[in-house]
Amino acid sequence: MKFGTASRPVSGKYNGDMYIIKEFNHKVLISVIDGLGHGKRAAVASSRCIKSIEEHYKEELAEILKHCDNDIRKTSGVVIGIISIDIEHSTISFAGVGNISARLVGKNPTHFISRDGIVGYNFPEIKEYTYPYTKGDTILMHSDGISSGVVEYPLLKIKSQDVEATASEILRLYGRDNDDATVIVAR
Ligand SMILES: [Mn+2]
Repeated sequence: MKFGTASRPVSGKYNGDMYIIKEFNHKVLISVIDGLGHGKRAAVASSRCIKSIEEHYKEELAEILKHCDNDIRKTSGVVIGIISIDIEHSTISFAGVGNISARLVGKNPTHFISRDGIVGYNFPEIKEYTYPYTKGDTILMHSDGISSGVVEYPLLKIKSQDVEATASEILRLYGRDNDDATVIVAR
Protein backbone atom coordinates (compact mmCIF):
# COMPACT_ATOMS: atom_id res chain seq x y z
CA MET A 1 0.00 0.00 0.00
CA LYS A 2 0.93 3.61 -0.40
CA PHE A 3 0.38 6.19 2.32
CA GLY A 4 0.01 9.95 2.05
CA THR A 5 0.17 11.86 5.31
CA ALA A 6 -0.18 15.51 6.26
CA SER A 7 -0.23 16.91 9.80
CA ARG A 8 0.38 20.28 11.42
CA PRO A 9 -0.24 21.96 14.78
CA VAL A 10 -2.65 24.89 15.09
CA SER A 11 0.36 26.97 16.20
CA GLY A 12 3.71 26.58 17.95
CA LYS A 13 5.88 23.49 18.04
CA TYR A 14 3.61 20.97 19.77
CA ASN A 15 1.21 18.99 17.61
CA GLY A 16 -1.52 17.22 19.62
CA ASP A 17 -2.47 15.26 16.49
CA MET A 18 -0.34 12.21 15.72
CA TYR A 19 -0.57 9.11 13.55
CA ILE A 20 1.02 5.71 13.28
CA ILE A 21 1.21 3.23 10.39
CA LYS A 22 2.40 -0.36 10.80
CA GLU A 23 2.78 -3.07 8.15
CA PHE A 24 3.24 -6.65 9.39
CA ASN A 25 2.20 -10.24 8.43
CA HIS A 26 0.08 -9.13 5.42
CA LYS A 27 -1.70 -6.65 7.65
CA VAL A 28 -1.72 -2.88 7.82
CA LEU A 29 -2.62 -0.83 10.86
CA ILE A 30 -3.35 2.88 10.51
CA SER A 31 -4.26 5.12 13.41
CA VAL A 32 -4.96 8.83 13.86
CA ILE A 33 -4.85 10.26 17.38
CA ASP A 34 -6.04 13.67 18.55
CA GLY A 35 -4.91 14.73 22.04
CA LEU A 36 -7.59 16.74 23.84
CA GLY A 37 -7.07 20.48 23.48
CA HIS A 38 -3.77 21.43 21.90
CA GLY A 39 -0.21 22.39 22.82
CA LYS A 40 2.13 20.39 25.02
CA ARG A 41 -0.50 18.63 27.14
CA ALA A 42 -2.21 17.30 24.02
CA ALA A 43 1.12 16.23 22.51
CA VAL A 44 2.12 14.35 25.69
CA ALA A 45 -1.19 12.43 25.70
CA SER A 46 -0.91 11.55 22.01
CA SER A 47 2.73 10.49 22.18
CA ARG A 48 2.02 8.16 25.14
CA CYS A 49 -0.82 6.66 23.14
CA ILE A 50 1.54 6.14 20.17
CA LYS A 51 4.01 4.41 22.53
CA SER A 52 1.25 2.13 23.75
CA ILE A 53 0.26 1.22 20.18
CA GLU A 54 3.94 0.54 19.32
CA GLU A 55 3.91 -2.07 22.09
CA HIS A 56 0.58 -3.71 21.19
CA TYR A 57 -0.15 -3.14 17.50
CA LYS A 58 -0.36 -6.85 16.67
CA GLU A 59 -3.30 -7.38 19.05
CA GLU A 60 -7.04 -7.03 18.36
CA LEU A 61 -8.23 -3.44 17.86
CA ALA A 62 -10.29 -3.43 21.07
CA GLU A 63 -7.25 -4.69 22.99
CA ILE A 64 -4.99 -2.01 21.52
CA LEU A 65 -7.49 0.65 22.56
CA LYS A 66 -7.79 -0.79 26.09
CA HIS A 67 -4.01 -0.70 26.46
CA CYS A 68 -4.00 2.95 25.34
CA ASP A 69 -6.73 3.80 27.84
CA ASN A 70 -4.75 2.16 30.67
CA ASP A 71 -1.45 3.70 29.64
CA ILE A 72 -2.60 7.32 29.32
CA ARG A 73 -4.84 7.64 32.41
CA LYS A 74 -2.59 10.36 33.85
CA THR A 75 -2.84 12.54 30.73
CA SER A 76 -5.63 14.79 29.46
CA GLY A 77 -6.77 11.99 27.11
CA VAL A 78 -7.15 11.46 23.38
CA VAL A 79 -9.66 10.52 20.74
CA ILE A 80 -8.53 7.86 18.31
CA GLY A 81 -9.47 5.91 15.22
CA ILE A 82 -7.74 2.66 14.20
CA ILE A 83 -8.03 0.79 10.93
CA SER A 84 -6.70 -2.69 10.36
CA ILE A 85 -6.50 -4.11 6.84
CA ASP A 86 -6.05 -7.82 6.34
CA ILE A 87 -4.57 -8.12 2.84
CA GLU A 88 -4.79 -11.94 2.78
CA HIS A 89 -8.49 -12.07 3.70
CA SER A 90 -9.45 -8.82 1.92
CA THR A 91 -11.09 -7.23 4.95
CA ILE A 92 -10.90 -3.87 6.65
CA SER A 93 -11.79 -3.30 10.29
CA PHE A 94 -12.29 -0.11 12.23
CA ALA A 95 -12.65 0.80 15.89
CA GLY A 96 -12.70 4.32 17.22
CA VAL A 97 -13.39 6.46 20.26
CA GLY A 98 -14.40 10.09 19.71
CA ASN A 99 -14.20 12.32 16.71
CA ILE A 100 -11.78 10.81 14.17
CA SER A 101 -13.30 10.36 10.73
CA ALA A 102 -12.51 7.28 8.62
CA ARG A 103 -13.93 6.46 5.22
CA LEU A 104 -13.44 3.70 2.71
CA VAL A 105 -13.72 5.01 -0.85
CA GLY A 106 -14.05 2.31 -3.49
CA LYS A 107 -16.33 -0.52 -4.50
CA ASN A 108 -18.35 -0.51 -1.26
CA PRO A 109 -18.03 3.03 0.16
CA THR A 110 -18.27 3.14 3.94
CA HIS A 111 -18.06 5.81 6.60
CA PHE A 112 -16.87 4.12 9.78
CA ILE A 113 -18.57 4.83 13.09
CA SER A 114 -16.77 5.67 16.35
CA ARG A 115 -18.06 5.36 19.89
CA ASP A 116 -18.46 8.52 21.96
CA GLY A 117 -15.90 8.88 24.72
CA ILE A 118 -12.34 9.81 25.59
CA VAL A 119 -9.46 7.36 25.78
CA GLY A 120 -7.72 7.80 29.15
CA TYR A 121 -10.78 9.30 30.83
CA ASN A 122 -14.18 8.07 29.74
CA PHE A 123 -13.63 4.80 27.89
CA PRO A 124 -16.65 3.25 26.16
CA GLU A 125 -17.33 -0.35 25.23
CA ILE A 126 -15.51 -0.83 21.94
CA LYS A 127 -17.32 -1.90 18.80
CA GLU A 128 -15.32 -3.11 15.84
CA TYR A 129 -16.73 -2.98 12.31
CA THR A 130 -15.42 -5.19 9.51
CA TYR A 131 -16.08 -4.84 5.77
CA PRO A 132 -14.68 -6.28 2.54
CA TYR A 133 -11.54 -4.59 1.23
CA THR A 134 -10.72 -4.68 -2.47
CA LYS A 135 -7.21 -3.95 -3.69
CA GLY A 136 -7.12 -0.34 -4.86
CA ASP A 137 -9.79 0.89 -2.42
CA THR A 138 -8.71 4.13 -0.79
CA ILE A 139 -8.90 5.00 2.89
CA LEU A 140 -9.32 8.59 4.02
CA MET A 141 -8.79 9.24 7.69
CA HIS A 142 -8.60 12.61 9.44
CA SER A 143 -8.92 14.42 12.74
CA ASP A 144 -11.59 17.05 13.45
CA GLY A 145 -9.04 19.74 12.55
CA ILE A 146 -10.30 19.02 9.02
CA SER A 147 -13.67 20.67 8.41
CA SER A 148 -16.74 18.63 7.44
CA GLY A 149 -16.62 20.39 4.05
CA VAL A 150 -14.12 17.70 3.07
CA VAL A 151 -17.08 15.53 1.99
CA GLU A 152 -17.20 17.77 -1.10
CA TYR A 153 -13.62 16.92 -2.08
CA PRO A 154 -13.83 15.01 -5.41
CA LEU A 155 -14.09 11.23 -4.98
CA LEU A 156 -12.23 10.77 -8.25
CA LYS A 157 -9.18 12.48 -6.76
CA ILE A 158 -9.38 10.37 -3.60
CA LYS A 159 -9.55 7.23 -5.75
CA SER A 160 -6.88 8.01 -8.32
CA GLN A 161 -4.64 10.96 -7.43
CA ASP A 162 -1.25 10.42 -5.81
CA VAL A 163 -1.93 9.81 -2.09
CA GLU A 164 0.66 12.35 -0.89
CA ALA A 165 -0.79 15.05 -3.15
CA THR A 166 -4.31 14.28 -1.92
CA ALA A 167 -3.35 14.40 1.78
CA SER A 168 -1.54 17.74 1.34
CA GLU A 169 -4.35 19.24 -0.71
CA ILE A 170 -7.06 18.20 1.78
CA LEU A 171 -5.06 19.70 4.66
CA ARG A 172 -4.55 22.93 2.72
CA LEU A 173 -8.19 23.25 1.59
CA TYR A 174 -10.03 22.03 4.69
CA GLY A 175 -7.62 22.44 7.63
CA ARG A 176 -9.38 24.49 10.34
CA ASP A 177 -7.31 27.40 11.63
CA ASN A 178 -8.33 26.80 15.27
CA ASP A 179 -7.20 23.19 15.71
CA ASP A 180 -4.33 20.79 15.02
CA ALA A 181 -5.09 18.88 11.82
CA THR A 182 -4.10 15.50 10.35
CA VAL A 183 -4.98 13.65 7.14
CA ILE A 184 -4.00 10.15 6.00
CA VAL A 185 -4.78 8.78 2.56
CA ALA A 186 -3.94 5.10 1.99
CA ARG A 187 -4.38 2.95 -1.09
MN1 LIG B 1 -8.94 18.20 17.16
